[in-house]
Amino acid sequence: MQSVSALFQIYTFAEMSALSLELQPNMTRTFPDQFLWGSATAAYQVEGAVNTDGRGLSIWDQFCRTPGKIEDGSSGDLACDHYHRYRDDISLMAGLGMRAYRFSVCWARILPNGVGKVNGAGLDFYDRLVDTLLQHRIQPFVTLYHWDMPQALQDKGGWANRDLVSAYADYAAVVAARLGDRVKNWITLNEPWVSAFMGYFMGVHAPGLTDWRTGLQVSHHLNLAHGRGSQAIRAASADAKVGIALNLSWTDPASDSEADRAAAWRHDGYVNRWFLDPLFKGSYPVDMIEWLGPDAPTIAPGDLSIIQQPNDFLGINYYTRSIIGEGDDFPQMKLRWVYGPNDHTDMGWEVYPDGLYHTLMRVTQDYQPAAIYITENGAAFPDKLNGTEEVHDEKRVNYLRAHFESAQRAIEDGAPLKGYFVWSLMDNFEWSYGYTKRFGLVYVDYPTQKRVLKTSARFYQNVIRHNAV
Ligand code: IFM
Repeated sequence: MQSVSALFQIYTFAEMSALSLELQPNMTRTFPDQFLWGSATAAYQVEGAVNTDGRGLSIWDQFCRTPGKIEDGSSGDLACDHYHRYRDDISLMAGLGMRAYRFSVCWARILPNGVGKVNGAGLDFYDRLVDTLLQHRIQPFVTLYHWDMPQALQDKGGWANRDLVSAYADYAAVVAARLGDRVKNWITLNEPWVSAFMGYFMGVHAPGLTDWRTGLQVSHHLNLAHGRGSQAIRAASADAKVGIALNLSWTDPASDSEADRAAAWRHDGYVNRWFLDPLFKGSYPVDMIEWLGPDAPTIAPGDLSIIQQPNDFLGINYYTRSIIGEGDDFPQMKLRWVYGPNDHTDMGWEVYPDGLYHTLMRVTQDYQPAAIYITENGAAFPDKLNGTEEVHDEKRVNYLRAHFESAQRAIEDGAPLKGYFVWSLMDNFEWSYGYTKRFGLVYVDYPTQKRVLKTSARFYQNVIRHNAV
């Protein structure tokens, strides 16, 4: 194992802690005491070690091997090698002052075939990870499903097969039983909209299917899995706090016309309300069910009351807004996307921090969650490693500052926001974009696996230290 100082090109842990960062006069927005600052990653994006300690094959291993699916032809085989370097990565988080880490568990490490025999070595890894976090006084937030379904279950239809809901609940029970004495915060699913529609309808994520009705049915099974998973976690760990991470997009109409305003509402139905309503209100939005007609998913009696479990918190992943008009970019919903007027990140996503404020306020008013965490927020920019200097990423600093300000404004206005996880701790495998997009606070030099602090990491350290922006 490399020493920590060997890993950081610019700052060692001690140097990082010694940085004298002052409360700047312009740091006027203060967060509540105990506000939880952290960062997030996901198993397939950072762990690597895909053939280690009995891990089974996942749909992303398979998808990456399909020619043309990943922009740079890469895979998560090595990624950030977090599986072996997690201790150093945790030291890095601690040096930056982070108090929470959101990571995901790879289902195929725990149950290589998705069901049946539990792989003890897989559980041991997450045990070590959790223990090391706690030694550094960093709270683990565990996501149970961040898209890496065991391939053995995909071979049975994946989320299109309703039986998977029970398989998922069994898996959740196994992990909660093992880690629940130390892990108190659980996220059942990450971004079910992405799993369902990018994976089963648009074909750009694993498993790469392209069927609208299947995507819709999958979305219902995922909602159901959230409900069953919540029950399983609570049964295994009485004091567990359970929530879900939804990618919510603030939607503005492209114009004031009635058609565009109706289209924006449909988009809101498809991306936001399709998940929020069943979770918090126990029903799917009526306008969506009417619009979908025969394409609407099959919903068995009792499903909706299973989905509507009490949520201890809502996780919101916020990156950008959508500007929507009526049109044929997306014929099934008759929607058209409009390119926003502000700056855009390397993902082509408009920088729109007000959308975070509006999203927090809307969710607070319409759904009254007990607590909210920003479970992801961040930006990709084409960062460059320049010799021995730190990686300068002023655009990310500006992006984060503006979004922190929006969050603080929402807290002042009554949103029950309790914490913030920047996406991501470090650059990692960005799904179909491979390694071409960099979201990290920390730069990863993939050939050497060296971690190099970006300016945004030092900025974040300063925000955390002063609990203010
Ligand atoms: O990298 C992803 C993450 O896995 C889920 N939310 C969005 C991020 C950026 O695309």
